[in-house]
Amino acid sequence: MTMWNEHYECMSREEMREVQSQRLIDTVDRVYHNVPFYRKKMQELGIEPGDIQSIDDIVKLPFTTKQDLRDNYPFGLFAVPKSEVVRVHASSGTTGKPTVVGYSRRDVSTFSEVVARSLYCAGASKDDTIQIAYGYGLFTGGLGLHYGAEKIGATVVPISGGNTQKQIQLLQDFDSSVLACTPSYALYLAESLEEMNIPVESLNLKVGIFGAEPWTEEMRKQIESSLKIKAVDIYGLSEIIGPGVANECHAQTGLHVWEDHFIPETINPDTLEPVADGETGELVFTTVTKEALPLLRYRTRDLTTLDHSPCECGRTAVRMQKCTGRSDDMLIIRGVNVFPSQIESVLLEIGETKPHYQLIVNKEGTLDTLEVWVEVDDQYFSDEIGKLSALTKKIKHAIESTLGVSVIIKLVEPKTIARSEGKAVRVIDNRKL
Ligand code: DLL
Repeated sequence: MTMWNEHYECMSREEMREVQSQRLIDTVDRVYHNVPFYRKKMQELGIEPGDIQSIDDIVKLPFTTKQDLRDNYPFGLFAVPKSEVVRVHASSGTTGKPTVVGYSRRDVSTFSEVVARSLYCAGASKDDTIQIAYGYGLFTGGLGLHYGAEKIGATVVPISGGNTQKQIQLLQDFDSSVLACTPSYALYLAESLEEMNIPVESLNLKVGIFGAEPWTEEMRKQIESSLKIKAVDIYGLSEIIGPGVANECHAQTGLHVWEDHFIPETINPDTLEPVADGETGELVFTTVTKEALPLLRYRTRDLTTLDHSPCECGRTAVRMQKCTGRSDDMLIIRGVNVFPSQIESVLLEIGETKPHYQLIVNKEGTLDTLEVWVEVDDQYFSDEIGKLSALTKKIKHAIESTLGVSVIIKLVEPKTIARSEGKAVRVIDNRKL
């Protein structure tokens, strides 16, 4: 198996610690001097850059959360002047405002580097035609994969998300050998091929690079058998860089984290204490090469375990297990991050409904659907029907433009939604994970 960057991917643990320590020291020094937010946080903890002498000192550093990015919206945590920022991306925040991330020219190059490693790790090379069906735009998926795929010299088909007929046509006509999209969309494509009576054997697909949402081993089996490909997992998040923070190799026994750029830790989300290899914890990353938006101990909210043992592929880069859960209430609907609180704020802003609502997530065939049930006054049901449908439309439009994902609105009579004695049950997720 060829590797994109054998030097870093196969480094001894001691060498890696050296690289990480040096880069961590530099990063801490840089954020202390360039990001008032971090200087203040470090001062509150009574630490100075000089206190960080090796990777062992990482536990002394403050955590960063999505809320911190939100409080400093849009560019407050940037460590370089705006003139050095060559690109921004954004992802959903917990309420109306997105989380904004920025990249210097070198960050864009780092992003391509880690995606290049990920693509090689998945078995792709310059001989492949990579159909990128992640969304292009503010979402990091499309452009992130794109630059990495160009870097390895593959033929890139930048089709972006959706448009299933066209996806299938290009799979056929361009002989795409690698498909990059969310796992749920891959299943949807498989189903559409079957409906159209197109045998998968007539396609040239061999590998799928799937991520941006949780998926299980069962789903992997289903995708692999229906598309007759090898399906590998790609993980990432905008705050850290985008896709390509970690990727599975052919062994499919966990995702190699590109830890010379992003130092992972797993912590107990309640006590914030580190947990041992093999124990489930919340994944935390410190970026040690990012220029525009370096983050110290960013709490991803994703739950996983780490494994530092060597892998049969020869890489020494630490592996994280597939992420299947989160320590917060974020939902991923067709690849789009959705927080219940975003929907709540829209409803409160409109102000024509009762404060009782519930989100119901289902899988229809292979696609996620999101229903928003909201209670309204009895009077809506006795009045002419127009009023009810006008309010439905208004809410639908407002929620869809906030979330960027389609929703089904069900206005229901008072007391329809079960009351709870403790925490309100805001989400019923019927998808099996
Ligand atoms: O989803 C980046 C990405 C694009 C990853 C394309 C892979 C492929 P965000 O929109 O910021 O970035 O969402 C990040 O998505 O914290 C996880 O909860 C979830 N996530 C991403 N990849 C996986 C995966 C992109 N392979 C959030 N398995 C993360 C499980 C994933 N969850």
